[in-house]
Amino acid sequence: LEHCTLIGEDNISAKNPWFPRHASDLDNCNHLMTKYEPDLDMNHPGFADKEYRARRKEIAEIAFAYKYGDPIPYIQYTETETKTWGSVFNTVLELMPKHACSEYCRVFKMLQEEDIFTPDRIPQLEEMSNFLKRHTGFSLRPAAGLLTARDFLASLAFRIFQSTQYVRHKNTPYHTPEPDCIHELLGHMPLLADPSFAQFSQEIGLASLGASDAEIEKLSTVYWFTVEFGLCKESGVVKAYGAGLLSAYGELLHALSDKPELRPFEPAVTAVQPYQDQEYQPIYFVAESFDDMKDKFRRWVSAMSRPFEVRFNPHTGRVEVLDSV
Ligand code: TIH
Ligand code: FE2
Repeated sequence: LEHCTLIGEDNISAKNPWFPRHASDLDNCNHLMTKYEPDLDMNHPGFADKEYRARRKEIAEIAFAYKYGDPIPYIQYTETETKTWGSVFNTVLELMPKHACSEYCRVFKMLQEEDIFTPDRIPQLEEMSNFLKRHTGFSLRPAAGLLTARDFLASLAFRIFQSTQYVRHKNTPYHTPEPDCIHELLGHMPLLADPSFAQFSQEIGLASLGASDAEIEKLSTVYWFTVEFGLCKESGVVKAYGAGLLSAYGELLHALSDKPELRPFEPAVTAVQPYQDQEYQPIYFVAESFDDMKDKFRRWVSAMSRPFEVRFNPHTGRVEVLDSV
């Protein structure tokens, strides 16, 4: 690294796209995918529910108006929304001791002790963001829905997680194909408060900055099979750490049954495995441990073709770009 020179904003080569250099640049990284929207997708459980669609719109407006530095607006969740949260929460509580990894269980307990996790109230993103800041320096910003992989991964480089704030439709509490705040809160938040896992998340983000479209596709596939649907071993027993498993009772039981195929996590292989985002996964990847997963990931990422290196400077909150030629 000593032989590298710092390069400026305009020196990025034409084939590597623009990317955010500071968390405030994420105000431009909120492009939505148009998948699974209740307004557009006839199969969405909320498609025929006018009230639900209006509610989604109301909450999406908050994310569209949000700017870096704003506190995350408070949402007065309805009784129906809170009931949905409560049923998912109680299933997680029941399955967690047997099926969730120890890091997840450890933070979950802290969240209960702080009264942030209770079955009768949906935690606010702002209080969760403050909790994360204290543990790993991660923070949240509201997202209106499913973001493009490039925008979503870029935020992780700054230890920022773009989180939805609306609640899934009441008819599908135990599995939904799109993210919602129950998934973000119950699935993602505990591990984002774990130092080792937070580091892994940020490294995926850093690897994505300025990457080609093909590399973004690979990184988001690795993200999918780890952060979203990862399994890991704990004293020889397979446990869940993926957020999409811990927020969906149905899929968690499926993942740990004898139905799906389990393969060892191997970044080069995992990165090109086509995945399922409508239904339960037919294939999951199992990590030996978080440390082993990070080692393998680092080795794989270092072989990526990007002609520069990036590092996050925690003192300035900026990503620095090092020209490696
Ligand atoms: N399927 C998850 C759930 O029902 O909680 C949500 C998602 C995980 C990954 C993408 S959407
Ligand atoms: Fe997720």
